[in-house]
Formats: sequence, structure tokens, C-alpha cells
Amino acid sequence: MKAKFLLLFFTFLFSCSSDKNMQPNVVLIYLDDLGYGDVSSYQLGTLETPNIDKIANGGIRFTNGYASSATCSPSRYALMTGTYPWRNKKAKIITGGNLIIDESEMTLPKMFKSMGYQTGVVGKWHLGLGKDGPIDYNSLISPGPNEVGFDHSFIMADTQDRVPTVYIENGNVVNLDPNDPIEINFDDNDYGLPSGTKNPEMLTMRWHHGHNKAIINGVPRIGYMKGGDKAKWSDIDMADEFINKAKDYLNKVKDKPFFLFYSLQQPHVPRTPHPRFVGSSGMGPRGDVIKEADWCIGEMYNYLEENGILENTIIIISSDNGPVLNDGYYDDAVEKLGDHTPAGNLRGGKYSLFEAGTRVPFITYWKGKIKPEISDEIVTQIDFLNSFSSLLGSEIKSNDGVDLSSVFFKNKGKGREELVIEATSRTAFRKNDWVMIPPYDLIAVHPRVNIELGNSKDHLLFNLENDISQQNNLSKSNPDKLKEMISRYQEILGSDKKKAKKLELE
Ligand code: NG6
Ligand code: CA
Repeated sequence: MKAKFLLLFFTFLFSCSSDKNMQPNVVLIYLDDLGYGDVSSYQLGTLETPNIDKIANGGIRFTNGYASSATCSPSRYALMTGTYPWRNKKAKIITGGNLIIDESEMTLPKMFKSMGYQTGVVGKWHLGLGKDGPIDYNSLISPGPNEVGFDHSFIMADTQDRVPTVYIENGNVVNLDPNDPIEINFDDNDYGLPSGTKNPEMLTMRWHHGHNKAIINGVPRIGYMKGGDKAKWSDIDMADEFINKAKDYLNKVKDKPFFLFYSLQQPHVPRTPHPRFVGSSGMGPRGDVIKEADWCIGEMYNYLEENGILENTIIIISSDNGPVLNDGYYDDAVEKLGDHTPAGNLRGGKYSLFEAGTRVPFITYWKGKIKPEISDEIVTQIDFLNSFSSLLGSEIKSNDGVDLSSVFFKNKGKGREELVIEATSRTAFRKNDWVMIPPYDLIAVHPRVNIELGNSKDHLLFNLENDISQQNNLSKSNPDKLKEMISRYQEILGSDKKKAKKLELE
């Protein structure tokens, strides 16, 4: 009798702890260079993104949601580790470089794994591969995503504009012919092959700055590449490839709890929409690839719905940094923009310390659990690790993250009070409605991408409550506030302060 009672008791306990709702699936959809004004539910631009809007309007649309940095690799580092990127001197834009996450570091996928999840990444990685120098693409590439928490990976190593232009699945280059090994370099050895500088007649897309080395599929790239012909991706098919690989992965794991990091390449350069999206936006390739990405997100949503798992899946949509128009190719992004405003009502863009560098579309969705809401709480991608950990009942915590599980998933609670943002190794500080940008005696406007970087000889101080576009510098009229901001900012930066000095113009 007693044994029967105990059995019943433990069955009861087990059924509580294995409550399906406490192990929701998670699909983290991450775009590359998508701006605050690029999503139509934000009602700031004129481009239509109906599939993202459907998710945004059914979930929480954050108006103060931040990437941690105004460029890719640092933001992704913070997203994965919950650590500010300026604490890690390796967390800079990667060009063929090594993995910037230490294998011993806690990561978002590791946390999910520790709670019994299947973990996969499909799409752009840009966190580096291998260690101790040049990467050999002709044998197993390690460490990489599989060594920092992902059971499965199908990735583009860095960016679409960098060599090697191949996919890597679980550490191996896909379709690599051993008789045609890959060699790459980012210096001056063109291997005697055509290049963007030597052979403009071979180009289907012209380079504006940088991007003048190997020509692959008519597009000039960053770096030279020899060999690997059969393994080269088709640029126009990349969006389909990623969504198909994402679905293939979900087909394998959908009956278990899973975490999928679905990392889209759009609208980063080179913008190469599939022909069925060409002309779809009326804004040239930049608008067209956003339409394409929006379609992919709709496909993901439909997949979850058709497979009966939408209700038990949290969807997150965000971007790694703010928007840029001309990021190195002539692709009509400027000429065909019309009255669309990728940065919305924010100042700056990619590479900038002004708001548009890091404030991005930020959406959480959980059918039947999250109530539709527009939230102006301050939230950041650094907080995902702690927030998911708390939601799942894990003890794991990161260095700099805050547990915002209530704000993200329960329509309640307060967001962050303060946040240090980063842009190409410079930093600035937001606290409540105030933003303080310390002096950087550097060029004010990026000469090639034409974006205001947030550099000034003097401190800049803005109150976003009535000056979201950061037009009125209050540092002279409000010295007490300035002092308070500087003091708290320096306290957070502590000994890592020195690292945040140098500007790198990309
Ligand atoms: C820069 C590239 C830019 C883009 C960026 C990375 C040049 C001149 N510019 O170095 O086109 O690739 O790196 O963007 O090469 S990110 O979104 O991945 O950070
Ligand atoms: Ca980016």
C-alpha cells in the first residue's frame, strides 16, 4: 500500500516536472542588418513585411529592444554567451578568423542542452571557426558551432561577401571534391584567377568599396579563393537552402524539445534575391531580399503550424545590428529607396553609436501564452540566456544578462534600467531614457557607407523620452545628469574600459 502510494506520488511529481509547457521549443530567427524601420508592424517605413507582422502582432513587439553591438560578430557573441562583447577583445568583425567563443564558456545552446533540448543552427554563423590560425577547409573544421553547444549545424562561415563561398555542415564543407581542395587568403594572392579589380567585365554586381577580390557567381568578394568549385553555393538559392535545411532539421527533432537558431543572411550584402522576389519590393535588391526573408519567416511559421507545434514553440525575431544601404556594392539600395526609412525615426545605422546602430526589431511570440502587446521596456539580446534559463528552471546565469523572462514571455515585469552598447570597439551608455556617448575624436560620418557614427569631440547626452532622434545634445545644459551617467558608465566598464577606445573603420 505504502509502495503504491509512493509510486503515485512520484508519478505525480514527474508529470509536474515534465510539463510540456515548461519545455517549449524555441526558434530564434535572427536577421543580418535589418533596421528598426524595416519591419512594417513598427509603422515607421514603407516596406511591407506581412509574415513578420503576423508574428509581431500576435506577440510582444518591443520598441526598445537592442542588439548589443552595431556589427555582427560582437552582437552574436553577446547573444550566445550573455556577455558584453567589449569584454572580449576577440569579439570583432571576423574575416576568416578563429572561433571567438571559448569552448569553456557557457552558451545559449549549452544551456538548452543541459535541460534536455536538441540544439541546431542553420544559416549565418560569423563567430569564427577553428583555433590557432588559418582554417583548413579540406578536413573537419573544429572547433565551431558543434563545440559550443549545437548538436547540429549547417552554416555559412562568415558572411555572404566573404570567401569561402561554401556551406559547412557539422564541420565539413558540403559537396567538397577532395581532388579540388579549397585554398583561401585575404591578402594579395589571387591564385592567378580573375578578380574584381582585374576583371570588371566579368561582374554581374559592381563593387563600391572593398569586395574587389575573388569573383564568384559574378559577384566580387572579400578575399581570394581557389578550388572547391563543386562546393560553391548559389547566391540566389541561399534563402531556400537555409529554410529547407531548417525544416529538414526540425523534421528530425520536432518530437523532442528543441532550440533552433535560424540565422538568415538578409539583408546583408551582396543582396541576391531569388528571381521570384526580384522586383517584389520596388526598392531594388535590398527591399527584395527583405521580402524574401519575410517569406522564409512565413514558411517557418507555417511549418510549425502544420506540424502541430506552433502552440508549444516560442518564436523570437530580431536583427544583429542596424541598417546600412551602401555596404560595398552598387546595388541601387540608395537610389531605389524611395520614402522608406530603414532606421525608422532613429539616428545613425550599422557601425553607429547612435540608436539605429543597435536598436532593432525585437519580437517575442508564444501562441496562447504571450498576449499581444507593444512594450517599451528596455530589453537586449544579452538577456536571452538568463531569461530562457529562468523559464526552464535552470540555474545557469551569464555575466551580463538580466533575467527578463517575465517581460519576454509573461507580459509582466520591468525591463533593464541600463545597458552599454558597442559599435566597432567604441561604447556608449543608456540608462532609462538617457543616453550618454563619450567623446571619440574620430570621423563623424563614415565616408563610404555614409552613416553618422556618433563620434564627437565632446560628450553627447540625449533624453530619448522627447528626443528619440537624438537631435538635442543636453551635455552642457544638464551637467549633473552627464556626471551621473559618466560615473555609472565607468563603473560598469571597470578595467575593460581601455578596450573600448580604438575605432575601426570597416
Ligand atoms: C566590413 C565589410 C562590410 C560587411 C561588414 C560585416 C568592407 C569594406 N566592408 O568589413 O561589407 O561585410 O564587414 O558586416 O569590406 S557584419 O554585419 O557581418 O558585421
Ligand atoms: Ca550584421
